[in-house]
Amino acid sequence: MVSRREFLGTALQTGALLGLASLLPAWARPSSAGNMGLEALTGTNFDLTVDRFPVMIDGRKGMATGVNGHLPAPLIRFREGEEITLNVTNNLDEDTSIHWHGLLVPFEMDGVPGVTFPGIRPGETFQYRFAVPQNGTYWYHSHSGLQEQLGHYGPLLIEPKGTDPVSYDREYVLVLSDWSFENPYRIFKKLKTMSESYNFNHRTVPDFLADAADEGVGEAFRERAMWGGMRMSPRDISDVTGATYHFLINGHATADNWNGVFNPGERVRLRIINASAMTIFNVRMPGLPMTIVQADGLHVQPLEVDEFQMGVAETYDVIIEPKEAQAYGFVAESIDRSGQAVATFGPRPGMRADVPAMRPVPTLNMKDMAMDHGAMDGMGKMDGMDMKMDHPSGHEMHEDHGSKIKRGPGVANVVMMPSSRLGEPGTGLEDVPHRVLRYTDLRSLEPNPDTRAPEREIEVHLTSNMERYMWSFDGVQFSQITSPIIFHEGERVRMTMINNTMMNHPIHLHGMFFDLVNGGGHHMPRKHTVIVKPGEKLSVDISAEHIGDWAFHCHLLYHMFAGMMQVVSVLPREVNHPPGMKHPPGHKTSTKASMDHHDHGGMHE
Ligand SMILES: [Cu+2]
Repeated sequence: MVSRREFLGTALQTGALLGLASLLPAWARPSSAGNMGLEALTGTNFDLTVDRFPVMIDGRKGMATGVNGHLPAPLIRFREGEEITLNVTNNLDEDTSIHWHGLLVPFEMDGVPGVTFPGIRPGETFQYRFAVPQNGTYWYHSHSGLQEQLGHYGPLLIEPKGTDPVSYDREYVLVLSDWSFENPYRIFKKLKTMSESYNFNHRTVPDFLADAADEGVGEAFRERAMWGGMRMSPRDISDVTGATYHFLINGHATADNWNGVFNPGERVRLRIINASAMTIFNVRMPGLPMTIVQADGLHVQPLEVDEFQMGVAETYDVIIEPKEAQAYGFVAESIDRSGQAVATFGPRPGMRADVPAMRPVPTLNMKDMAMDHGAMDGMGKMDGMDMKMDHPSGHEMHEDHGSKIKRGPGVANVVMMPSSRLGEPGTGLEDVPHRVLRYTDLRSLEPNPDTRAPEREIEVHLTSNMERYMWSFDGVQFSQITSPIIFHEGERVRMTMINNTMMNHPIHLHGMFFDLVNGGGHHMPRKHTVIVKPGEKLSVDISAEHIGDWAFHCHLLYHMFAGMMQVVSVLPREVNHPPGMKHPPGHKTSTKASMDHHDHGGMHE
């Protein structure tokens, strides 16, 4: 048996690179065979260090914070059910942490400072130990401060214990991310001072004239008046944009041309992870359909699409079957189209695919504000939008809609007509001339493990005052929360989220999966992260199996940092803790308890 290094040396010398390299798993292939930028670690014992180190991004030198000196952090690979140990040493002069995104670990191993553990102090080594009852594509990242923006994220693959229902000839991991040379705390400060600091896409006079030519002056004025009345811009699609971001695939910008090789006719599995801090991506491969086989680590019924919108923290595994010996572009375009990252897949290393021109900047419509023109006409009212949207300065006509949310300093808008938007393809993809993923299309491959109807429903409002860059759940920022959201062990809860903001939010719950209520019967897709569109009302069912305190937050980093975060506490059945943030010591769980799905008897206390 030769070591990887010796093997690669030999392979390079004999020139048999492509033939031999295809026998290796993708992560072990040299960069000339299409594996630029991802270091890999396998086994059951992992030593990770968190450091500051120099990186080259888009041809410019910067300083990253990350794991083992790599951006992205190394690919961690182990097998379903294995007991693994990860020793994480903090070489920074500030606290750090690692959260295993989507992994069903005991809550003390979940890695969220202040929620599941104190964090890892400078100079300290924290040992994570767990075994997980799952396989698939996941990732890991810091949950401390804004470190994630600086490079502290990496891919994590869990091999199935049995046979993989997905067959493929080779695979690649594609980690999408966003990098800024600006300090993330400076970015946050700028957003706080002026939430539109990075938005250069506002509509201009020429835009207005173009609209007037298309729609007539009256209509163009009317729409302007609506948006103006709401003090909103239909171009508030991303807070942080290509104005400061370099969009990356496996740490490489378009100019670096990350490339992967294939032999025509092969089935190639792409494990795509959106590890960015703030960027929702549109993913497509012009000329090549993609068959989605996994969403958020769990298998789905194969679904062929040409493009999909990917929220921060979501993962999709797709199969591509390139038949022609030509270069194909893999395009990750930011949702606001302020930038993109393009990689190349081709039969020979070093090929470069055409970089498509950026498509026009999308413009939000009235549905994004849960409003529609028809209803407006019925009211015959144009002067401002108080008919549908509540403003702090507005009158009190909407307090009786059954909503528990009231306007206030942190809640600029209460959406009046939230609707299901699961059947829509995502902001800006409404009119593209090809097949786009809709959440209603996803079906889990395996029947859902829990098909009980929910016993109760809770409503969570996504709220903001964008002008002050305040983000929250139910109008309460994380720093001001007095009690967690309580689940009881074993119960089935429906969580209905209502987005009172005009932005898409990828919402993530730790420790449990969301069963997305999308009409899928007993094959609902199970996800760890779900995009909730502007003005949308969306429901997920959750089986509260794993006792502990679990973070629940928007995965847009600066939204979470600004307060769009809560804690879900799953309490043991028999114990009736009064609601309050101080209860966790009362219910200790063990690795075993958290791994057994239906038997927690006697494991607590
Ligand atoms: Cu958000």
